[in-house]
Amino acid sequence: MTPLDTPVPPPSAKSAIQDAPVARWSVAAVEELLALPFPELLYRAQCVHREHFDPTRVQLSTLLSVKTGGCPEDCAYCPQSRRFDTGVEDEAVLPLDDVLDAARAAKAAGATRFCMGAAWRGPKQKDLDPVLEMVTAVKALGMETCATLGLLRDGQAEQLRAAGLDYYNHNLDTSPDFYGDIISTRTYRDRLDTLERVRGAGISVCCGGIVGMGEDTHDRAGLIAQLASLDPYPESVPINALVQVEGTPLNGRSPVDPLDFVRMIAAARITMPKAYVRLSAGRSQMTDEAQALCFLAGANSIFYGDRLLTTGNPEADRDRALLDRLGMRPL
Ligand code: SAM
Ligand code: DTB
Ligand code: SF4
Repeated sequence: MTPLDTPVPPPSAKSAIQDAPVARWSVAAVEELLALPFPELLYRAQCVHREHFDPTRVQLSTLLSVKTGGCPEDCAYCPQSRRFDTGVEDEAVLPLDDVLDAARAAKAAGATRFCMGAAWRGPKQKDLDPVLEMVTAVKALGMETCATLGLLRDGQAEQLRAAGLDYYNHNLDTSPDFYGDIISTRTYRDRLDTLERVRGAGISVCCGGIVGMGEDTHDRAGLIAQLASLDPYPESVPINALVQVEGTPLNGRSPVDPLDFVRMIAAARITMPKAYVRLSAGRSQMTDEAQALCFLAGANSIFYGDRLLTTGNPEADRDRALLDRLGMRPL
């Protein structure tokens, strides 16, 4: 069998949101994709990408940490866990005006989505109230709104939706098998439950993961298979390369091979054809050429602005210059 004869999983359930059959992807089928010769994999990814998107356009999302540090969880990659000595301080929730200033600046610089992150296990009602105000105010600027606040309880997603939230980011991070090596304070099931609450409230799902945490190819395929089998699959899929931070348990792991990172982008594109696949954290450590390959593999979104949550990201000017060099444009 030639690589191009690799079986395509059969369509199953119908997705209300994407109005298309959701293909069920087995881990083995994704492993086969990841093992394709690089030119075959990229060709397939490009064909899928061009069916649904203009390959010259990139969606720009800007992040802001609206509550930094002091998090009780033990995610081994994260500089904001209070269990690790990373130098990130526990701060109060940002005032609404500061959030609005940042959102206006992001819009002026060309971002279309503003994503507000908080270092919580999940929000209590007193935490949620100020975030609801932020969401409503940012939405009123004419931007798409996104929030990532941790695990949601019953009713919270509905409040966020009513305030004007368009997207909720909650990552599966890695495969179910490898997950226990990275986080012990919340389960994979907890994460899936939050994603169901988000979906149930009519909010679009932003869900992806991290590569470079010491996982093997089977785990990478396991992550993609899980994401692609969500029904419907996420509208937005952030693929992060681990940002290594001193003091976190994962500091010093072998960095992901950039070409393997490109393969993950291609696998996400092929398995989730209509999703915005975001080339996410880790771009500061990537060459322009590796990023260009990610775009060729079907990435059509980036985090834009000189900070992620607590770590750096390429300067906006530099990203605009990169897109110019590639003859690409923001959405
Ligand atoms: N506290 C909330 C939660 O964990 O759901 C929201 C914020 S949390 C920082 C959002 C996501 O950022 C994590 O799920 C993880 O995928 C990503 N992330 C955190 N630290 C990272 C790092 N050092 N490198 C790459 N991605 C990271
Ligand atoms: C996502 O997938 N990546 C973003 C966003 N969703 C919230 C976060 C990246 C964080 C990188 C480490 C930091 O800056 O603290
Ligand atoms: Fe807390 Fe989120 Fe960081 Fe985990 S990823 S330690 S939940 S801020």
